[in-house]
Amino acid sequence: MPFGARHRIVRPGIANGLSNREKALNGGWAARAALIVAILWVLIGSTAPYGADRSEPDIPGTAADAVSLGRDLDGDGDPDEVHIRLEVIEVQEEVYPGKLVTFWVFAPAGRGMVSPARAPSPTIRVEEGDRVRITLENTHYFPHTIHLHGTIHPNAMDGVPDITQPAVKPGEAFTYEFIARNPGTHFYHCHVQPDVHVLMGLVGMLIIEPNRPDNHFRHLIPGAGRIADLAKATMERYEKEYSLVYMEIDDRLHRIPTVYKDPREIEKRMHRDYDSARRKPNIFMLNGRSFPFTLRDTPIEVASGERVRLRVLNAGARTIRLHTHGHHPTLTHLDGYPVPEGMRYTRDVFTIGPAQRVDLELKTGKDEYYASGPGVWLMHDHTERATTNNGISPGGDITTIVYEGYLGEGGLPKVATSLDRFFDPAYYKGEVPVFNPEIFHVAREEYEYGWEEVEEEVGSFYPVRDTSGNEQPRKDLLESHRIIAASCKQPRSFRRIHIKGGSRFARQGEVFVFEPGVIHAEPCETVEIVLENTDEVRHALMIPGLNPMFTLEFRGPTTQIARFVTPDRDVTLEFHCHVPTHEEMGMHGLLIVGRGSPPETTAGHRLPSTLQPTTEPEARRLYKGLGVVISVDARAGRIVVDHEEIKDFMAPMVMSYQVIPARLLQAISAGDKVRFTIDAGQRAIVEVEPIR
Ligand SMILES: [Cu+2]
Repeated sequence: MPFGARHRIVRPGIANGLSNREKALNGGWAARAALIVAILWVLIGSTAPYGADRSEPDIPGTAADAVSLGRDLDGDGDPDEVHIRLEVIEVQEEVYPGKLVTFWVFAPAGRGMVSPARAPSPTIRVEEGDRVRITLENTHYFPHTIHLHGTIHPNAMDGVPDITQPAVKPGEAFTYEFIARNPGTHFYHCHVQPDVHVLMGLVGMLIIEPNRPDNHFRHLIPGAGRIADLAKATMERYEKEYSLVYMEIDDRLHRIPTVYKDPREIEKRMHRDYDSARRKPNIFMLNGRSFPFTLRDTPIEVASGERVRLRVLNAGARTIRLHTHGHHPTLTHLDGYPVPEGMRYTRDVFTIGPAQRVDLELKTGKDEYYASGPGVWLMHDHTERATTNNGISPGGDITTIVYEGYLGEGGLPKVATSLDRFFDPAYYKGEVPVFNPEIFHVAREEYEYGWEEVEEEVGSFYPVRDTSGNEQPRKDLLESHRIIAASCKQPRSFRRIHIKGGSRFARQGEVFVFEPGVIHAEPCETVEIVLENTDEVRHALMIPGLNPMFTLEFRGPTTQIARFVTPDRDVTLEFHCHVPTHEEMGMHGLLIVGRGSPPETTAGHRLPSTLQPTTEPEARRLYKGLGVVISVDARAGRIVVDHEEIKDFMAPMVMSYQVIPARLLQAISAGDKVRFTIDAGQRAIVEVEPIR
């Protein structure tokens, strides 16, 4: 395909396929079919056309073609054509206990309800000599590009808006194409309004691995972190490898797209009102998390006598000073290029400016020169404020070098006392004394009383922590997908409805829409939806309140057809696109069955349902579910479950759930049939056990 070619992709919606739950519950034929497919790929893989053959081991929520591998051009046993498809997703993350932050990230092309998006954008790995294509499918409501920083590429592929290309508009796609020439640690980021877009999270590490025979490795690592499958050249010298992306953010910028709804207002406030020259970073992150979550998310796990490769990217806008307690690593590469042997230095603090990359060789053990011995050793940016969460210590980008045998329950290091109080959101709200109240011979409850007040405006002569507007509403997929009505069993009539979806039908202040936005049907009627996508990106029409749930999902310009049956009563059901932010940016509508619901119950439909306030008479109400675990994400404390109907709560679907406490995850793994309990108050699974 020529440079910049647009890709037409048709994928069946989940309404058409057999779900994983059905596969697992109905026996093993599907697994055998998958094995046959895998064998076929081994047989024909090397001659299959570029971009349409093998794909990577599954990242939950990604489309099958998020990474496609093509021909082996140099005949050395590994593919040399790589096509990666990325979307732009707005994602809300809990970066430290109780702190929700909205990011924009590049994410592997997705499918379904479970997004693989997380901050930072995934670490991309390709091999020297590879013909690389990276397609940006702009699912976001603002224009974006991808600038490849450090790679050798043609000018037209430089990703700078206005200078080398027009910015990629919402609903459009653009393919960046280059041959990977220079092995090393590079990076990629959006170059549209970079003072805002980079720091919103549109940044990730890009590694070019030296060319070696039979060099097989995963091409995308969501959230960076441990690189579990070393490439051949790394294996020649190292036992372990980490991708470490440091970034600091000013939370006030990230709050704008959460608070404001109209894309025009978001543009004005982020790009014209917000003064990026006066930004005030207050959250400091390693791989998208701050302490204490960093301990669980990116522990530097080592054993004695190892060489560990640390690839470090400073994706932020200030210089960091990375300090490794107990260890003196050696600098081997700067900005992807090797440092000549005689110029390599060994030290314990490394200064890394914005956009710079350093590769460090960490030697472990007890040689008493490079390493002081086993244990749990801190590793952090030594600019002291980087070890705080909005001004409260300990926080920020602290993680630990954890030796074998020192990793304890819940994936946390075994430490001298307890880390429990740092996992309490109250600690970072400033509500918990940082020292044990016993030191002052007082109970916690009486701590704030009884001291003699000083008659001064004490607060005025030092900067006081700004906690104003610190909270943001948690986006709630669970509440907005609860069952409202069930399909009727024996439909009495039939109708066909044509709907178009895309950015070109949007009205003032919208970005994406369905046209028409209001559709009518009779009670107990089979409705055939003929849906035409006019955009080059993914959309999905979902009727979340209908049981069984109706979803029609597709990528690129194409037409899809699927049917559902209306309930046997007058009711109004909302439909929306479940690609993140599409609903809020106009892609929602109403299905009016018969005369519809009485007006007072439909009033809420005026708001996008993911943003509706939750009325919670059931502050703690438990729902029992049954399903198959698709994946366990210990780093995030979440699982993806393909579950049966959860009575009075949710239709059968594949859904991602927070698990509280996270240590419950230890008992389960992907493929397990599980029984679980959802606490509607906490919006989380609070009990889960495998059915053996
Ligand atoms: Cu959409």
